[in-house]
Amino acid sequence: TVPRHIPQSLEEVDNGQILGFGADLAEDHPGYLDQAYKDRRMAIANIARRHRVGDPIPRLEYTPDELQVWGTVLHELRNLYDDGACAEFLRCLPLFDFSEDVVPQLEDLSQILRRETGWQIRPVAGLLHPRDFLNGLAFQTFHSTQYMRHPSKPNYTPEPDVCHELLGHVPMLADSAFCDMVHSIGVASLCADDSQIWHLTKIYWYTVEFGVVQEGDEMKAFGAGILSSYGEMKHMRTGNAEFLPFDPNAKQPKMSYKDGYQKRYFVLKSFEDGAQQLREYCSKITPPDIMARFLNKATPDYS
Ligand code: H2B
Ligand code: FE
Repeated sequence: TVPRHIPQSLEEVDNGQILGFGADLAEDHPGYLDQAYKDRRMAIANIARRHRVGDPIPRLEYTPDELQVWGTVLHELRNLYDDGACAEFLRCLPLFDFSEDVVPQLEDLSQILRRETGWQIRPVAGLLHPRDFLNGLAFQTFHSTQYMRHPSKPNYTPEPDVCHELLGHVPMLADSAFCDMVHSIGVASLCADDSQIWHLTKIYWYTVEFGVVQEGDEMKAFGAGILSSYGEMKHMRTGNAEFLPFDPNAKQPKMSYKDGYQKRYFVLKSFEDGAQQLREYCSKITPPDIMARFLNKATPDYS
């Protein structure tokens, strides 16, 4: 077999391989019968397809329907954060000045992230292929969708949308200890074979999407799937889910999201501790020179 080419720059990470609903919506998608919604989604997807690394992300004028969805989601979730979100999320959230009256623009948020942690946002048309998505993290880049979930179901989306990305993921990416941890997942993915990519996808799922961190004797959310879902947050805080210590070396359980909420959550002691665990995991599959090149960079290189 030919050795895999390791991307040397973000341009070499393909943002065009979209899975699942990307091309056409399935029957169980709330927008399945809504042609106007599908057309709008396609127009927004084309912005991502045309975007070139280094260019500003084009601003989008959101429709009144889309704004209404954003406002509803933000309003509901805001009430849950004080109690259920981790301290780092609560510290970072005000940096973005979210308001129910305006859907934030990816370009503005990307600039805030660059200033805070050196991370950036790159637009993507839908659910990106896991390898490309994880490789992006090695270049301190988060691939984000720009379309809004369907207005018939403001509390539900079967795929990432702009509410999930901006409320769940973006605030955490302004915290440098969290970023170090996510960066290690990305660097580990550069040399990973397909089965290691699958393992890293689960690691990403049980940390960045559904992770919790222990604060005193309480479990607080840092995973975007909890922070962007009213029901998931309530379930994590007051349901009868199981809490287990996170271990990147252990076999990770099967991921599920269609059958309701998570049965178990994995717990970090801190992001520094999680970053240390993931660095060690990364060193098992990534050669030292690549580890050094990617993990010791003081200022990111956006080329
Ligand atoms: N694509 C997009 N657009 N957003 C995500 O949050 C995302 C993705 N997550 N592709 C990835 C896959 C994740 O589920 C893992 C790494 O496969
Ligand atoms: Fe996500």
